Amino acid sequence: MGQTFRKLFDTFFGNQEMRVVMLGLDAAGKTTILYKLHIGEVLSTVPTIGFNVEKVQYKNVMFTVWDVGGQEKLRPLWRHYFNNTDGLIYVVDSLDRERIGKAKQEFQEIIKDPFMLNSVILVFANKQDMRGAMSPREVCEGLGLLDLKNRKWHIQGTCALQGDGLYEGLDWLSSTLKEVRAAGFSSAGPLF
Ligand code: G3D
Ligand code: MG
Repeated sequence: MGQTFRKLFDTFFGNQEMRVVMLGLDAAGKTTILYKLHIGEVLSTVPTIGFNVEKVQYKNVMFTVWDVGGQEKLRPLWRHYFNNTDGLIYVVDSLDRERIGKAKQEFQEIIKDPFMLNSVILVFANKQDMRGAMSPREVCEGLGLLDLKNRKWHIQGTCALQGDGLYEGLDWLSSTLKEVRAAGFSSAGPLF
């Protein structure tokens, strides 16, 4: 599995500097995904600013991960990590119907941040192995994805424990980022 991801990153992400931010409510499956990729050592830090940040770097691709949905006052501090983000991966616990509203609220706040306006959006509807899980379609509606204008997005059902769907999702992300870059858009200007 790890080898497959490394190959994907080698082929698609190439030598380009790439910053990917992976977010979601706690227990969505983000840490599980990070380890499942096997692309490098996961460094976990708790900066004085008060939230736990995990990072893993594979060559030029940097993944930065943290839980959202905590204290409101921390939100402005996220921006420090939003700067120059190429790809946002938003992970949803598809079993957690109770908190889909909260997941939506956080998601909408994140994507409307000026630093996030140019990032492409990959949503993982995780825990598809669980009985009673929302389908990717339901998660899509729950987050309000269909209402997004002028954004490139994709939703992928996943089971992070087994690794199912992760490759497909990242494949979409990497080829979409490649397209965006090939089209010559700078990260400073509007993309679409
Ligand atoms: P987070 O980093 O987003 O907070 P974690 O989430 O990766 O810590 O995962 C939270 C819990 O969900 C973990 O269980 C983890 O094993 C489980 N989990 C993650 N992905 C899946 C999945 O696709 N299917 C199922 N069934 N469980 C998943 P524990 O018990 O360790 O808290
Ligand atoms: Mg975690």
